[in-house]
Amino acid sequence: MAATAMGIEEALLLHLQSHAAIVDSGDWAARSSFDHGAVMDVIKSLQGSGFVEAQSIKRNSWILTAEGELYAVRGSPEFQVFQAVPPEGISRVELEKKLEASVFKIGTGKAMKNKWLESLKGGTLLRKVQGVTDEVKLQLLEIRDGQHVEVPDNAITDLKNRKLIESRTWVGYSLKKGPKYAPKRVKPATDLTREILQSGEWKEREFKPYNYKALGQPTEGGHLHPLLKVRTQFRSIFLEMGFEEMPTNNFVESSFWNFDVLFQPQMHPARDSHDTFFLKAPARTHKLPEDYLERVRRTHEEGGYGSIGYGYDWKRDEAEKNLLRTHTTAVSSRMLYKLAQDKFVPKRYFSIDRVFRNEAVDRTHLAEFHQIEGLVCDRGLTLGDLIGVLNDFFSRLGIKKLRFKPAYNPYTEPSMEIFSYHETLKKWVEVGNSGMFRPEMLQPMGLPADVSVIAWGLSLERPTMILYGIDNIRDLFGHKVDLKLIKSNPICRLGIH
Ligand code: FB9
Repeated sequence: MAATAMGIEEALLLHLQSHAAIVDSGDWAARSSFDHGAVMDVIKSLQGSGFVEAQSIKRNSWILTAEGELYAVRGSPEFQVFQAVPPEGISRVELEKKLEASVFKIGTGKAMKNKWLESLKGGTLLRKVQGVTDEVKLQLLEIRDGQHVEVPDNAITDLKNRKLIESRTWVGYSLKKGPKYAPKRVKPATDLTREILQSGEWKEREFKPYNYKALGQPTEGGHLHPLLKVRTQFRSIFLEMGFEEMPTNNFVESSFWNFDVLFQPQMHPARDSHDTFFLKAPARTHKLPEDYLERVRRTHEEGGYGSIGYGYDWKRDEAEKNLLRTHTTAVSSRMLYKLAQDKFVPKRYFSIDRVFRNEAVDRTHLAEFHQIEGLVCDRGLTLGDLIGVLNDFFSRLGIKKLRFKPAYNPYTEPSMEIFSYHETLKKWVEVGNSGMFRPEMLQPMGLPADVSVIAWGLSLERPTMILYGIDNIRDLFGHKVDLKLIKSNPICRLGIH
């Protein structure tokens, strides 16, 4: 408790020791030259702990307006005008030059009304009396010093109408000893300390009652990043649709699984360092399934399975280059190859994890983002099945109306970009990409010829940005994220529009 407050508390309790009551806290504060506001706070606190009983007392008082303050110092305008009129008189024009415009305007009118001045023909102003008393100034000073009781009511009304004073309700307390009164207040103990126990002080010491409603220290807990909250929702959609999650715990991949097995030619622009992060160390992968690799080489070079291939000289060392995976389709390729090694069973797989692309960073693109991928592997699947699954999947995101635009991916034919009409954005938004994996990808793996795989992909960041109304991806993900967003982001449900 600040020094002054302690000073006020002691003085107050001491005063009540010898006085039955303090009738008016305002007078007491003035007499004890304490700030009345500070005294009010101490009285409230003493009342709270029963040391005093206080009744609030109100009284209307007058305070000076800014203009009133001015005249209380410089004199009323009519007095200033009178002062400015020399005994031999003066023209209005001359007088106006000597005074402030508002003082001249108000003052002459008032001085005339007070019959202090007279206006001769030609506009000369002349004194009608020797001297005058500036009652107005005196009254303003009285009021300023709280002695408004001395000012007659008609003067108060006149000053009020001249907007030189305005009313103010003054609030104070009258107080007397309370049930818990003592000349000195010892703060109730808030803790049963070893000292209080050993000193036996606990016997007479007052203890602050436990406030069981107290909230206590906010417990800092972990907070899920919005991306992870939306990931969880996508996960449950996939699991509800009977999909299994693929293991994505390998950011580093070989060009073989990331590109070559997907029938993406080695001269494809995405395979150069402008788009892909290649590793310096370990720069290469030597452990690749030899027989499968030969089939991949042959497919790229001469095709097969109804394909003519690319007809270029496929290089093993290109395929051995390590990189940061550019899509989780690299995980799909590994899973489909594994599936092909055993007796074929239909499968539904999904993956949600980070992918890395050496792209220009802008409002919606960073060098890494989370790709969501789904695939269905079964006999005789058609484009219709893909459209069906996409409608089912996106409808669970609350996205009802989809449109499909033919697109191109090296590893799917046909391929389609997926668009949905976004009510709030009032436009068609691209919500993903999809296609049917090429036989040049599936057959070398050893999957039965009648097995086809429909697949689609989208990002986790875009839906999260739209759900959380985040305009710039850098505010959502990366070193510039403001932790407050993480700590205080609401649960935004997918599918609720
Ligand atoms: O996520 C994307 N858009 C999107 C998705 C959902 C969404 O939800 C709203 C709440 C309702 C809103 C928007 N896109 C894919 C579309 C665009 O944002 C696109 O500009 C950016 N794309 C990323 C790649 O950028 C280079 C998003 C990312 C993407 C693109 C394609 C795939 C995966 C991610 C794929 C694939 C694929 C295709 C065939 C077979 C297997 C995988």
